[in-house]
Amino acid sequence: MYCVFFCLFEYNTLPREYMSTQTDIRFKRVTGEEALELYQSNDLNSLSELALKIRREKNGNYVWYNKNFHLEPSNVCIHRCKFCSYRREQDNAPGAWNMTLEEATDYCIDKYKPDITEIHIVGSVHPLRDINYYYNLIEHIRRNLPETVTIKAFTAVELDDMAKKASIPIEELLIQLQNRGVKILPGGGAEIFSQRVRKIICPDKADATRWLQIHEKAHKLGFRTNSTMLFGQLETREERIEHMIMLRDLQDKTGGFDAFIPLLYKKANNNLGINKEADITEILKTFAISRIVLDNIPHIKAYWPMLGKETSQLTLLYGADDIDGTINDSTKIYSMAGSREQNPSLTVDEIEKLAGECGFNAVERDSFYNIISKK
Ligand code: V47
Repeated sequence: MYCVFFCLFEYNTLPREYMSTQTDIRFKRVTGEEALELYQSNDLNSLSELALKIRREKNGNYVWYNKNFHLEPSNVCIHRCKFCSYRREQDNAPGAWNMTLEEATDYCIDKYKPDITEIHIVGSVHPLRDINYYYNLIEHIRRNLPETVTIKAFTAVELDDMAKKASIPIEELLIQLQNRGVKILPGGGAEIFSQRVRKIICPDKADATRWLQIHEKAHKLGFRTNSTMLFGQLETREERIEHMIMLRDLQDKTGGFDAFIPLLYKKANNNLGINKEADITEILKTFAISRIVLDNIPHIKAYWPMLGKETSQLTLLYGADDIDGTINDSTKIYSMAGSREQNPSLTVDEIEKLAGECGFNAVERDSFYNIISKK
C-alpha cells in the first residue's frame, strides 16, 4: 500500500504521466488496480493528503458554489428504478405532480432572485409529455428569466426518451434544445455503468453506452456536461472504479465534462431493499478515489442536499472543490429519499462558513466556473 501512495507522490519520475492543463505539476495516472489498492487502504490521512494535493493543484484553495435553483416539472415516470423514492406511477397517485407550462413558468418567476445565475431542470420520463412540451418549457423559461441565468437541463435518460418518442436523432434534439437556450446537461441518469447492477436497479432505461454516447455528442456540439455515480447501493468498489475509468476515457476524447458528482444512495421510500447506507469512511474514500482517478475532470462536486452539510464539509478534505449552490428549497429528489436536508437552502454566509471552517475560501462562480465574487 505504501508503495502506491509513494509512487503517486513521485510526480516527475514516473513513466506514464499526466500533465495538468492548469499548471506544470505532473501526476501519474492511476490504473484501475492501483485505484482499488488505494480504496482498500484504511490510511485515510494519506488518501486525504493525496486528494488534497490534486484538488489544490486544480482548484487552489477555492470551494466553488453558485446561486441556483432547481425546477422538477414532474415526478411521474415510466421507469421503475428501484433506488428512486421520487417517481410516481401516474398523475393522480398520492405525492405525484405534473406542472403545466404556465405552472412551471410561474414557479421559475417565483424562485428567481436578481443574483441567481443558474436554473437546473430535471424531472422524469413522463408517459404523455412529448418533445413540444420540453421545447416550449425551455422557450417559456428563456423568455421569462434574464439571459444572466444559464439553463442546465435534462439528463441523458430524459433526452434519450424525448428523442425516441419524437423519432429524431439525438443530435437533432440537442441542437433544438441548444437553439432554445440549454447550455449545460446535468449528470444524472448515469447511476452505475455496470451492466450487472443496472439489470437489477434500472433495467429499462438508457444503458451505459447510450449515456456516454449522448454526452459525447453533446460535447461535440459545444455543451458542457456533468457526470455522476450513484454509490452505496449494490455495486462493488471495482464497479465504481470501472465507472470512473469509463468517464475518464470519454473525457480524454472530448474534454466536455466539468464535474463529477458522487451521489450517495439514500434508502428511504424506495424498493431497493438496502437497509444500511454507505458509512462516512466509505463516503470519504469514494470522494478521494474519484479525485485521484478522474485526473482530467476539473471539479469534484459534493452535492450537499443529498450528503448533508456536515458530510459535504468533510468531503472538501477528500478532494471535493464544488459545493453546488444555494438551491433555495427547490428540489425534492433527496428529501423524498430521506436526506437530512428536508428543505434544502444555504445562504452565502453559510456557504462561506462551511468552506472557511475547513480552511478554504468560498468563491461564487457562474455555470462555466468563471469567478463572480470571492472574499
Ligand atoms: O440519476 C435518485 C439520483 C440523480 C436516489 O449535474 C438518488 O450538477 C440517492 O443527477 N438516493 C438525479 N440518489 C440528480 C442528479 C444531479 C444532482 C445534483 C447536481 C447535478 C449536476 C445532478 O439522483 C439520479 C440518481 O442517481 N437518485 N434517487 C436515491 N434514493
